[in-house]
Amino acid sequence: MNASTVVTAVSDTLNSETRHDWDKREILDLFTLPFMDLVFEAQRVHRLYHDPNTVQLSQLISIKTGGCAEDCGYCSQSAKHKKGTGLDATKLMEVQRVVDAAKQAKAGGATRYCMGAAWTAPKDRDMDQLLAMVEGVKELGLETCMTLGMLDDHQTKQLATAGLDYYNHNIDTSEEFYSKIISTRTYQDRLDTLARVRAEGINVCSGGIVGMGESPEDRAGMLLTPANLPEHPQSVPINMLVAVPGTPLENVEKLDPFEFIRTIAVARIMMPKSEIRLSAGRQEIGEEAQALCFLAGASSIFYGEQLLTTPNPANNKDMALFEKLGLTPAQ
Ligand code: SAM
Ligand code: DTB
Ligand code: SF4
Repeated sequence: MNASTVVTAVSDTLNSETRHDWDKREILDLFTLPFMDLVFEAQRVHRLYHDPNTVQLSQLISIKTGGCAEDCGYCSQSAKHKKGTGLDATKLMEVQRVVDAAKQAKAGGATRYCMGAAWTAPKDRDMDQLLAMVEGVKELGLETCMTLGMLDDHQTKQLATAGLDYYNHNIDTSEEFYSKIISTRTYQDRLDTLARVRAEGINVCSGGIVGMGESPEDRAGMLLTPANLPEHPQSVPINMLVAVPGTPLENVEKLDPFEFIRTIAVARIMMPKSEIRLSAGRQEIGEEAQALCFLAGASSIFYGEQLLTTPNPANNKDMALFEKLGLTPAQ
């Protein structure tokens, strides 16, 4: 397929319902479009369903840090990395501390609060505390999101009943590359948790990471999985690896930021109605690359000076960038 055929294919998708039948060849053709054509098409799709000058702000908190039994090669919080990342493990945070921090996030302008725990899966004995967090944060008028690892049927029902709005569980990368990064749980385990979440009517947040030494085919595969689910995830976070010292990926070759921007553009074209979140890595790629991510269809960011364990741009820096670009935070 040449560039103009691909552009026609994109135009066709504009006129149809969202697609769930992508194949890898088509996705790779989108990735290899001339950069200007790709970003232009992505922005055209973006404007169909999103206000191009508005960006949604989600804020993260780590409610239980470190000591995780999983071995995700990118993660500062795994207890399996031999060198160690120097992170102190903590217990599950008290509900009031989480609600107080959420209040501050709301005052700073965030509309969604994402609570993350370094677990393989939550323990049943922790559920009451987690449900109280959902209820307390919701009462502030914030959307709630949690990322706690794998869920069973009962836990998913409990979270749905408490009113959890979103559950984040990333597929992280392509099915083919996955085993190079994680050995302690399978790709299918992740898809099973996503299916449970969807079945309970909780909005799905699922995306991945680029810059882990994967191939262009793997980046295409990382988008193929969520785009071909029965329903597109309502949120798709696209992370650029934050290379944390002491993790197996600490010295992986840096990915050209243009490939990150292309990944956002292709995600926008494939999942036109979803929130595409410009996630980890904003600090590293700089303001101009972030502006291109917004042009490529990113509709959301993680806001606040800390992600889970690594730094993120300070609020005033982000607001200065928004000012320069004429962007407004979503209300
Ligand atoms: N423990 C839970 C789990 O893995 O399902 C939830 C928290 S986990 C830290 C959430 C996601 O953050 C990961 O799936 C991964 O996509 C992303 N992430 C973690 N560390 C990262 C890093 N160093 N750079 C970029 N993204 C990262
Ligand atoms: C997601 O896709 N990215 C966020 C959130 N979901 C939980 C986490 C990014 C973590 C970056 C590394 C850290 O701060 O530990
Ligand atoms: Fe644990 Fe989540 Fe980190 Fe994997 S990504 S090691 S599951 S905290």
